[in-house]
Amino acid sequence: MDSSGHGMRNDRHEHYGWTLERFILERQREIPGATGEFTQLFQQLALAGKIIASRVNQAGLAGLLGHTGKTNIQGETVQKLDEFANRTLINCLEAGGQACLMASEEVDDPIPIPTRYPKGHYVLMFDPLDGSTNIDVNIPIGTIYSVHKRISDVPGEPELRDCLQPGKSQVAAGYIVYGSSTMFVYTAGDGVHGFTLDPSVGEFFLSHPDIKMPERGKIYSVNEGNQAVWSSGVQKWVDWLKTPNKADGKPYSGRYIGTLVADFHRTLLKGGVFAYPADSKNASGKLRLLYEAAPLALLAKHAGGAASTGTQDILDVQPQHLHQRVPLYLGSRGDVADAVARVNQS
Ligand code: FDP
Repeated sequence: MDSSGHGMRNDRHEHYGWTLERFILERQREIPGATGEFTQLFQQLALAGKIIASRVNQAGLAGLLGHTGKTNIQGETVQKLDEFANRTLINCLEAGGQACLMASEEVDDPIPIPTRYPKGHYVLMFDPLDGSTNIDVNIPIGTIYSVHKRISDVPGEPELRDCLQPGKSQVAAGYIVYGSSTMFVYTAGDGVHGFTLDPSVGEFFLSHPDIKMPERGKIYSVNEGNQAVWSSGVQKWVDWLKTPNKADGKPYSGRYIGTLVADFHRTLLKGGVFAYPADSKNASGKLRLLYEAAPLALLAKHAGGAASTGTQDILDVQPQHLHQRVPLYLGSRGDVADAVARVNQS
């Protein structure tokens, strides 16, 4: 029996037949008083992921490459697939009866559940298609999601404060990466688990149970094109990573895909550190707290890693705005500790 207590050994053949749905259902059965609402929420998320994966795979043929001509609240060009992914997530989740409020990178304000549908307890926030600038060049992109429970009183309409909760209050978080295969990765606080889509069956199957991030890695991931606008602390930290003075006499290797989900997925499996620091042009960096940094920070934490703004644990940051940005250092515990220590040196 493995540490999950589910009688599953770390052997791929032992997992065959364990769909995402079955895995979550079995775990929920162990929680006294669980209603099945959480399992249903994840069924809807997985369905949205399969629909988006199918479109991403056909994008070049289905006329889905390129932009819509619109700009989102972040001032970024909205790609056709951004819009498709956003609509798909809303359509799949609004009718399920598990969510009471949603928020998306692509939508200025919180997204209410239409009155014709029942409301559940969950607040869902997402970046429908992370890595938009990589869509047209066939580089992995992803969906990131964060799940909270509502804190406003029932009955009554959910409020903005239901979204503005710190990352440590998340009840679940995860991502779907549309790469050489499509993977669904999630945590609900009891480990981090990965599922790979078998497109011929149309199901996500358990492929990476109980993922643990190495305590340290050998890879750093940062957009070095921003070096001129970094603080001297950040510059010195990156110079140190590139200097062959480590225990094994080697420098860190650089890898930067430019899709947060894909860079994080590699960091989760292989260890190392991903960073999008603050700089002299963007005092809060680039990445969004609620639907990028906080969900990945929860995954990192439950895989044994860490996430920091450089001065504070990402999971402790109290959000002030829906689309708030935050500097991010994310990855192996030892590598994030090094980053925090070094970027704060003058
Ligand atoms: P993108 O602008 O392509 O959507 O969140 C946005 C994001 O990508 C992340 O996925 C990625 O890590 C980062 O921005 C890339 O930013 P830079 O191009 O500035 O490096």
